[in-house]
This record gives sequence, structure tokens and C-alpha cells, in this order.
Amino acid sequence: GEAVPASQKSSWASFLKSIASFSGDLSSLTAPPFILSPISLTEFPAYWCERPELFSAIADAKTDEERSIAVLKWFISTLKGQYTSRNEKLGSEKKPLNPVLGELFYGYWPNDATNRGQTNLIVEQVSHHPPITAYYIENKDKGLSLQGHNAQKTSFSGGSIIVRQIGHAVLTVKLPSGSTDTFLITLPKLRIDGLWYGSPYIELTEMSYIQSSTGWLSSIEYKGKGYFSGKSHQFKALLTPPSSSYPKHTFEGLWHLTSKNVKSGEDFTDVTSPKEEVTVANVDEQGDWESRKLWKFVAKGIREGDFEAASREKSKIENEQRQRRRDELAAGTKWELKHFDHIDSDPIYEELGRLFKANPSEEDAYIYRHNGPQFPPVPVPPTES
Ligand code: 0T9
Repeated sequence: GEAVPASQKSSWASFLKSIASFSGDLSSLTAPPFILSPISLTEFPAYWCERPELFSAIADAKTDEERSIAVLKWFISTLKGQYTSRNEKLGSEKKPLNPVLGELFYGYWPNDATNRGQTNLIVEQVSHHPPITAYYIENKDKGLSLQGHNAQKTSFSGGSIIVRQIGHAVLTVKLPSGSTDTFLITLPKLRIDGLWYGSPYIELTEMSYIQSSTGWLSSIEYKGKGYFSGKSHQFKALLTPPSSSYPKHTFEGLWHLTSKNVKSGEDFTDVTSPKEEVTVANVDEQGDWESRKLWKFVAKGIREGDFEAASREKSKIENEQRQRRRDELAAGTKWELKHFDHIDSDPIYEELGRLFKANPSEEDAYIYRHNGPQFPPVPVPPTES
């Protein structure tokens, strides 16, 4: 492989062997330095809102149909960030830092002159083994919230890592009438290709769904190279009206570039312009459990190529965690989550999932306790006149 540094070829080969003969939690496997990312998985929920104007536009839709289209447009426009941004930023998909139990990530996107409202992000690592990340994203000004959690089941097939995403997201839209439109969002399956050459990248496969409580349903199909147009990162989404079996709208294109409304020929999504990264407090102002503070020295080691320092600092964190678990066991106490309550079965998932025969038919959830930090209120910049 060309992307693998000569000195790490044998360690990459043995890493690939270990993932091939392994199923379960990949995050705990030790990988060679060149493939390590200095960013923790707790930062990933920020990908949901890096186009804040598309998120806030959901609140401005006039009808149930328009709202479902706006949700689909926002969702498709997040995929580039979620699944290809590490390739752009770090050169390839890389192994993220494996969050510790209780790790936190806070951030926000400020309001602006268009009055899109401020959007806040609260993330907590609610399980270490298996890794589970819970998040809550809220634009109070617009009456929008997104609550979800993420876990993965991985396997190895035909030289690729197959990742089934466990978890879902629930988007709640407060309508001017006082009622709400609730959307259940399921997550696509991933295939991680390019492993052999040491330059992993993600392709999406199979289907995901967005079911509105008004009855509108988006069914999104993902295809990569070798299908349909032969290009990478293709999708086709059908939007079906309440209790109908025929789609009214079809959207098609490349989720990392542009797409179109097939019938009208109008442009649908376009993510070729820069996205807006989440605003996060300086590391020095962060609490000890906040991701960038917690991983500061590990991340520094990885960024500067000082992998001995990185692994020393990582061991410190892991030993401290092991000691905590031992102390809890001895004291008969257990770790308390800070921002979320766990429920065994999510009634929204069950109710909306039934409408499109979601598989599985039940999922658990983490419900936000509305006890997040105070985010700095950001003054709206004056409009030019
Ligand atoms: C939720 C996303 C998820 C998290 C990541 C599979 C993966 C961990 C989970 C699913 C986000 O909304 C979207 C994007 C990327 C996913 C990660 C890609 C990845 O490789 C890791 C796994 C755990 C690995 O690190 C595998 C080993 C690595 C050497 C391959 C690059």
C-alpha cells in the first residue's frame, strides 16, 4: 500500500488481520499511528448542524409536505460532513479517539443576521463498552430539537469493514399552531473500503428512513461505485404522502456534491460550499470531562507525530478510568449520567417505526434532562445598510 508508511507496513498488516478475525467493538483495537485521528467520537454529533441555515429552514416550512422536504434536504446535506469530512481534513478516514464514559462535548452555532436562531449542542458518552454517544441539539428560537444516540456493530466482509449503526434520532418541530411534527430518523449502513491500501473511506449502503408523525415518509437508498451511474456516494430518496404507497417526489444525486428533484428537474441539495464548524470554548476554559481538554495531550502527540507521548497520555486516561470502575465496584456505586436518562424502549421509535416496519421494531433511547451549560448569548451582527 502507498498510504502506509514503510515503517508501519507490518503493523498495518497485523491490524488488518486482527479486524478480519474479530467482530464486535473495533474501537478497542490498537491501530498503527498513521491511522489515528486526534478527534474523539463525541465530536461527531456536530455534523448534524454544520449547515445551520438548512436546519433552521425546517421551522419555516408552511405545510407538512414542505416540512418533510426541508427535513430530507437538511439530512442529505449532513452526509458529506458525517461520512467524508475526515478524508478531506485528515487525508483518509481515521480511527477516532475512543471516548471515556462521561466524556462531554459542548458547542453552538450563533444566531446571525438572517435570524436563523442559535443552535446548541450537548453530547455525552453514555457507555464506554460498547461505545454509545448521546446528543441533544436545540434551536430554541426556531422551536427545533434533535435528540439521538449512536452505537455500532461491526463485522468484516470481502476486505471491508461493515458498520451497522445502532440508534436513531428524533427531530421535534414545534409548529405555530401549538402542535408538533415529530420525525424519526434512522441511520444508514456503512462500508469502510480502501483498507488494504491504508487509505480507508466510507461508502453508504442499503436504506435509511425519515418518518414524520404527519405520515410523510422519506425512503433513502444508497449506492456506490458499480451501481446505477457507477459513481460513488449516490442516493435516491422517495417521499411518500400519508397512507399512500406511491411516492410523490423523487430526489436523486450525489450526497457529497449535488442532487435534483427528478420530476421537476429543480436543484435539491448542494454541499459544494464551505460548511460552518461548531463554536467550542477554548481548551483552557473547558472542564476536565470536556473532550478537547480530556484528550489534549493525546491529540497533541498525534498531531505532532510524537506517538510515544500520545500512547503514554492515552494510558494515563485509560488507567484512571479502570481505577474509577474498580472504586465504583468496591463502593457498590455506579457511574451517573450527567445530561441523559436511559429508557429501555423509545415510544416514538416504536410508534413511528411501525409505519414503515422499522427493523428492529424497538430501540432504547437517552432522554435529555435539559440541564446543559449556559452557552454564551451571541449578539446578532448589525445588518449593513
Ligand atoms: C456517528 C460516523 C460514525 C459515528 C463513526 C465506524 C467508525 C465509528 C463510528 C458512524 C456519526 O454520525 C457518523 C462516521 C464515521 C464512523 C467511524 C468510521 C470508522 O472507521 C470508525 C471505526 C470504529 C474505526 O475506527 C475502524 C478502524 C479504522 C482503522 C478504520 C479507518
